[in-house]
Amino acid sequence: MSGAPLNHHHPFVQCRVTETCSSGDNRLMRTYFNTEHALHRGQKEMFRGEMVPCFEVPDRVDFVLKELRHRKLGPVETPEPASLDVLARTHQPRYLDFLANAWSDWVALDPANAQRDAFPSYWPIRTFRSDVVPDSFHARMGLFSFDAGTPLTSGTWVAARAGAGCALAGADRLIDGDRAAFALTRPPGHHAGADFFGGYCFLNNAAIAAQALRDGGAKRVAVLDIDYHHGNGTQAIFYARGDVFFTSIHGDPRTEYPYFLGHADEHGEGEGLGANLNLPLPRGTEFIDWRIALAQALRGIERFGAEALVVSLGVDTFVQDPISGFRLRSENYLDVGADIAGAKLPTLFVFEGGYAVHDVGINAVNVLQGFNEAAG
Ligand code: SP5
Ligand code: ZN
Repeated sequence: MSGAPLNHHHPFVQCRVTETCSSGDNRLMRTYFNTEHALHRGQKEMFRGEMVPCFEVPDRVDFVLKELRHRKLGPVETPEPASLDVLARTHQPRYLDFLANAWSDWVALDPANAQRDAFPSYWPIRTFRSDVVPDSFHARMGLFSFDAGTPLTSGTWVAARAGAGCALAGADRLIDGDRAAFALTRPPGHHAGADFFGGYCFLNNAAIAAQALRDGGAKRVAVLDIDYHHGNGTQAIFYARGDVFFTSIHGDPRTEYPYFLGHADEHGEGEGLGANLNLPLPRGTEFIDWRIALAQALRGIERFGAEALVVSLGVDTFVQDPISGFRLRSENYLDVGADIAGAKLPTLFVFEGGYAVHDVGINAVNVLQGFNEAAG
């Protein structure tokens, strides 16, 4: 489509061996699709004292894939699952250990558990210890989580690990010189911290990709989180670091999930002071005001001097989203993509939330199309 020349230069590091240095492709956006995603399939989640059908369902990404193919956005590939070593660049080994064995530990307690998803019931909040990993599986579930709305299922670990592989493959595309890539996966990632799950998230795909971009030679990386919910996991992972800027536009945590992080006065700490920018907005916010916040986030990214950008692409900002409160329309997502392209950075989109299942494909692909059209 565009006549832009292929980028034969590695953007972040010098090519060591010419034959193995792949040239980037700036014309098409490659998608890395998690073909294992449906292995994670929660039955119910706790919602206002009731067990209700999960909002975070396999159909979500299938609708996005269908729309991608329909609009011929670019090739769709499935990479290898993430290795434990690479995951350990972002997550604590004791948490990865727990996740890898959680389902077999759960079923070992009672063979009938094979038919039931696992949920935490006990949490070590203030005054409790979190340095001792308990023998009790129930206690470990609480130690490594922060809510009761995130079922852990038989295929959660395999699905999550394959999804992290998609984020890593996308980061590799940018390291190889592509302008953009898309990691299409679930379960989502931005609520997961270095050692906890929650908010439907287990492995923090965006953080794993940002770390991979750093390890691949980008000196400064920005994460822009446009999911309706604050990306508490991503913020926490990078809060004390000056090499990864985190900025998020989200429902004000005074009233919106995840409630306990995401306020405007969280600026980072230590080396990371000034590398965290939260832009909370009230429930009911319309696109015109949301877009002003996006411009502010993009100015922050520019001031920081990022060399690469990871976008936590949630489309639960949609007016019809069943669990969220912003009022974006489908056509607005084209502008969102175009505005992000204005940052002129190698950009990896990582799929996060969005629960109006039948519109999730149109909305997510509108962002990518808007980006492509503006990027030329
Ligand atoms: C990745 C992501 O979007 N995770 C979101 C997890 C939200 N889980 C808690 C949902 C609570 C919603 N409260 C809704 C009020 C509905 N009117
Ligand atoms: Zn969300």
